[in-house]
Amino acid sequence: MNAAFGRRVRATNTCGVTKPTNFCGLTDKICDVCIDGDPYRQHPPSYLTDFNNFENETWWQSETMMDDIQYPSVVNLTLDLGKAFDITYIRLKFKSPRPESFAIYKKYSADSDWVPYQYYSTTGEDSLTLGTVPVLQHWVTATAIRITLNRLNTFGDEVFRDPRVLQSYYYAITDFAVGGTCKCNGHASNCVPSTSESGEERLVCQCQHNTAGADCQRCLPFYNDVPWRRATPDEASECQACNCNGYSNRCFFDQELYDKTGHGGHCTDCIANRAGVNCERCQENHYEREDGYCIPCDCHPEGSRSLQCNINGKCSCKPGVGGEKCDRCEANFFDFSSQGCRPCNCHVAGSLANQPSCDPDTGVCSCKANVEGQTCDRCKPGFFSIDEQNQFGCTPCFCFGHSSICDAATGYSEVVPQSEFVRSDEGWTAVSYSGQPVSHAYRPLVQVIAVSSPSQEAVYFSAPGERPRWAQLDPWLRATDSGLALQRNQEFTFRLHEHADFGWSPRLRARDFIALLSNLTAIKIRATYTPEGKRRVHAP
Ligand SMILES: [Ca+2]
Repeated sequence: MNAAFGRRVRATNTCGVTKPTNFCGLTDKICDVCIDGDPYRQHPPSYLTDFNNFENETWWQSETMMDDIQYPSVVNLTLDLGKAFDITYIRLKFKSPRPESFAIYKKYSADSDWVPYQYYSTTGEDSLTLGTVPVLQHWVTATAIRITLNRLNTFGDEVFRDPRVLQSYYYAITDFAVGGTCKCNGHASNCVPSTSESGEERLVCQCQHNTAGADCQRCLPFYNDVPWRRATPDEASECQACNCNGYSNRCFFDQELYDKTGHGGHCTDCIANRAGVNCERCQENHYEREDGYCIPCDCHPEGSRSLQCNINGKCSCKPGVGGEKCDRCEANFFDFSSQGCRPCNCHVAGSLANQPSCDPDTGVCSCKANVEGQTCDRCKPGFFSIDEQNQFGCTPCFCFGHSSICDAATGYSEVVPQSEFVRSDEGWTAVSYSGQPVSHAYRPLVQVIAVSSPSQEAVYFSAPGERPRWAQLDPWLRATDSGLALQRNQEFTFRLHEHADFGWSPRLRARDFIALLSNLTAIKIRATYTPEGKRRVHAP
């Protein structure tokens, strides 16, 4: 096929373009004028590749020797084939005498340099066939052909500078044909007409094997997992799709990656906050949730050591900073800054509910009712003995109205009576409501003490030990009735305090309550409302 047919040829010189060109026949001396744009007098480059009608031949023509087109000036005719062809022949049909010297150059790819193909410097026939010459593959492959017309063929009579003689020397070519077969690198069996981006009709390969391009010279987009290769009779050398795990449809071929892994597909523009050559992991500063979604860490830039969180989305916080995102001070810390948070140093015993916590801006600790100070480290005036066990923190001073200021005295201790009844009654006794001793029994086998109420009067166990100043009782009591054990351990905690929260009845004013405690002689616990019957207290 003629790959040049209908294709545009660029000529560096054409008659009648800059001005009308007068020219004359070499032998008959009949003169005419060439005017570009005049349908009857023009000889544009498009006449080189139009349909060659032998009845009415059209031709391209240059200016004449009058216009100094002779050596060292040259005229180039450039034919861009639009894609690669395997060239079998190039044929030029001259209307003028064949030049004394001309050359053919070619490009074997769109971005290669011009390389010489053939030189001609002999006179002879007006047409020429190059034939099929078995040379290197890319040698006969061409994407563009250039004819360089170097030197006109004259009879030597131009030396007299006779205008009619000079006007009879010019280049004129009727037809420029290029025999070629569509070259598709083995990835197509035929070529089809196609319109290029510039709107030009041309032949392109009908590519297979996931290849693309006019010559199937590259892989289709997203088929870059292996390098493009020319197909051979033994191997299709298909282009392979990239593996982007469904998170991208774009990739490029990465030679380094291919050398390392055998897969060169390097994905780009991963969606869903993904990254990695296969979009296989989450972007920086994201983590993969259990459902596979990549979620931004959103670590606070000031409070976090790093913007990258762990696999659970937890950020790594600076000292004193807390929260999943490290966006606030931890309890007992304040003054959030890029340095972290500073400790408030709230005292445990003075802090509300013994949970040290402070205002995150001022660092002022939240104190119990009777406690004060930036760090809740001291009792309010009129209170003493800061104590973790005391929900108000400090105890009001009680000096029978003689002073409102006091301090903790030494020589007092906490006593926690505990009875196991392993070997004896351990000093426990029993008394009646009126204070009369009542006999009790110790049962070593079951390790209990027991008492019977002889009358309607209530009977109480009496614990050993000294009279408490104020007491907290944590007895384990287990009641049995007529030998039928309830078999349920119950723990009772009572605090003797005037505050309404403790529900003592009748309610007393603080002063009265303290006065009462200061004169405490006994604490009686009634474990049943039934005055008669047997009751036992024993260790668990
Ligand atoms: Ca023609």
